[in-house]
Amino acid sequence: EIPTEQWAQVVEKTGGPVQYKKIPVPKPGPDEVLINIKYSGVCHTDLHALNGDWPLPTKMPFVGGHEGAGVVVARGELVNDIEIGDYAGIKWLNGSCLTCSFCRQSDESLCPDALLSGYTVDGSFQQYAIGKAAHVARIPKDVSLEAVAPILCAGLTVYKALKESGARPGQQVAIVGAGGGLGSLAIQYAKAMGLHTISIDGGEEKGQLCKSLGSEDYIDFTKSKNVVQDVKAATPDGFGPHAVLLLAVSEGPFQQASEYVRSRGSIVAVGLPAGAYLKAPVFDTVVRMISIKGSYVGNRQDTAEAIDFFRRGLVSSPYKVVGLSKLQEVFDLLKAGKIAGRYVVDTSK
Ligand code: 8ID
Ligand code: ZN
Repeated sequence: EIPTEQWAQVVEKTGGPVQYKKIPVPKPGPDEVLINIKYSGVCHTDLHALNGDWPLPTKMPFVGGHEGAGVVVARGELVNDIEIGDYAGIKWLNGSCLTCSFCRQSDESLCPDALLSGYTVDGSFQQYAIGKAAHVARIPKDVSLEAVAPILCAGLTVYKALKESGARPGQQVAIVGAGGGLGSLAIQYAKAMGLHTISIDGGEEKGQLCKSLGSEDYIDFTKSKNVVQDVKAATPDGFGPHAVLLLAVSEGPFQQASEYVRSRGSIVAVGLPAGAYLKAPVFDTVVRMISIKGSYVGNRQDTAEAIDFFRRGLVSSPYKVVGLSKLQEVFDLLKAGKIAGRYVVDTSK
């Protein structure tokens, strides 16, 4: 009972708008599964893809989306470790070669032949999506598919970034862009990992959200007279946080973080504002022993762990559900910076 046609949101030209239309249901190859996507989170990456923000071409036309949660409905002949009827998720890393020196050491996101969902292969803004069986997220049957969707990119990414930061239980982490999709989950993963959080974002709604998720401090960058001073003041000894997670979609914070990170602290770049550069004074970076690094999604084990935090009730994205047909409206809100938490689209509407 797999249909031959399905509803999808298709990007036909850079800048959009996305086109809600019927397209054929794809067939899985030998090492692939077909997932009946029930819900998909909408990540800011999907908006970057729509706008052609990055120095990496998308396929064209393409179906975006990479936080897709659903049910396996077909599998290729080589697939034997996932069953029809199992819950599974389409994440950003749709597939990788599994044999290069990066894949062999579980840095699958660094694979030069990585397939990217909703970017180089069609993603989860459709009712039926394909994923390489080795990479689709295994989702336990006892979780809500709409609630788990944002974990598949936002949750996974911030969980990995916190691990990459090297911050230890009891230490402070500043989360820049804390009221957005990634940020609202970063606050919760950090808390669950025993870290104190200093949230930075703009506006009262995001401030209330950050506090309600357990963040000890909120700094409103639209109101603060001195963000650097305020961040340092929020740490017990005034020396600044041990780690900074840069999740914002603007360049300013990427230039500013080295001014408030603690000596020997780490700055982890995650957000991907178009055309942006990281900048830090060499002198301070050296004599204060600052680490500056990037973090890019996570591997299959990180995925399983990130989902397990969710299953145990330690983290949950604050989300709103709308129909897939309303995707362009979600993009418009995202562009305006008006989304606190995440939007999840229901592919049946
Ligand atoms: O693997 C990765 N590295 C990865 C994975 C997933 C997403 C990277 N990303 C990237 C996305 O492509 C995007 O560039 O992370 C970025 C954040 O994605 P998101 O959380 O889905 O975006 P959002 O919900 O729009 O949240 C961004 C927040 O940043 C705030 C905004 O108010 C918003 O809440 N923000 C901005 I814009 N400027 C800020 C500033 N100067 C700021 N917060 C603090 N200070
Ligand atoms: Zn994403």
